[in-house]
Amino acid sequence: MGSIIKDIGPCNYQIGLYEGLNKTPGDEMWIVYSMSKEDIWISSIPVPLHSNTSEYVEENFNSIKGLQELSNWNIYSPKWASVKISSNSDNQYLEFSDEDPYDYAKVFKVFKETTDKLKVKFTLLAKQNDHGRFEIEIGNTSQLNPIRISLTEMGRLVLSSWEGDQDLGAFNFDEWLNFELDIDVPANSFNLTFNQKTFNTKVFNSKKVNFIDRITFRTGLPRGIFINPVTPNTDLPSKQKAIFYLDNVKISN
Ligand SMILES: [Ca+2]
Ligand SMILES: [Ca+2]
Repeated sequence: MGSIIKDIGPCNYQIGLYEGLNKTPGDEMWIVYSMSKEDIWISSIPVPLHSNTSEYVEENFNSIKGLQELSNWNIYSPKWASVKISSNSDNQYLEFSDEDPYDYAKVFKVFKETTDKLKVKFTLLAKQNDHGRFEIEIGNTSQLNPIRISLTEMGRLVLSSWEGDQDLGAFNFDEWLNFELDIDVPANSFNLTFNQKTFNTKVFNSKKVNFIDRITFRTGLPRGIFINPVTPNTDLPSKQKAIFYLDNVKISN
């Protein structure tokens, strides 16, 4: 491939630093690669590899000393769109910051595969409401976003469902926002409660979904080969950084 062909993703020049190699820290497997044929990235992957779990999620991040303790969370943290543990007074939470015009900070968590009822709760704080985007998606490996909630660049809360995108109103910045979802997988439907207000039942934004086992938190739209492709000349940090805090993630049935 020529250097002008910047295929998105970690598909280029992979080199594995294998488990047991005595110069790598811990027991993880480390992989080094070129991301989108640009920067050199490194991934730490817990071994043995597993793609599912029998556990739900209850995490308030308060006792976490560093991201490495979140070894069962999938963390995507580019240089200009990072994920870290932050705190104020006696509370800790995940901080997503984003000043990358072509990339995002992303965390996803796989939980117990659920085919019946599911409750999802989390709190989110946006440090601004005039730039930056945050998306929450709930789905599975092949159907990533039957449920998607977006905090948009215009300060609006938008819910995507089978009927399309619905603007639920403005959200306040610099205060914790409460999200609760009651999901009925067999009915392919869900209810969102936002700051104690429950909206009408919605049908998934996807064809028949048989199970749900993952949630994604991301500071931007999904990327793909033709979605937000990188223009090398303009690939410079954004003028304004967007910051979001995530806390109190609880997923149960
Ligand atoms: Ca916390
Ligand atoms: Ca970005």
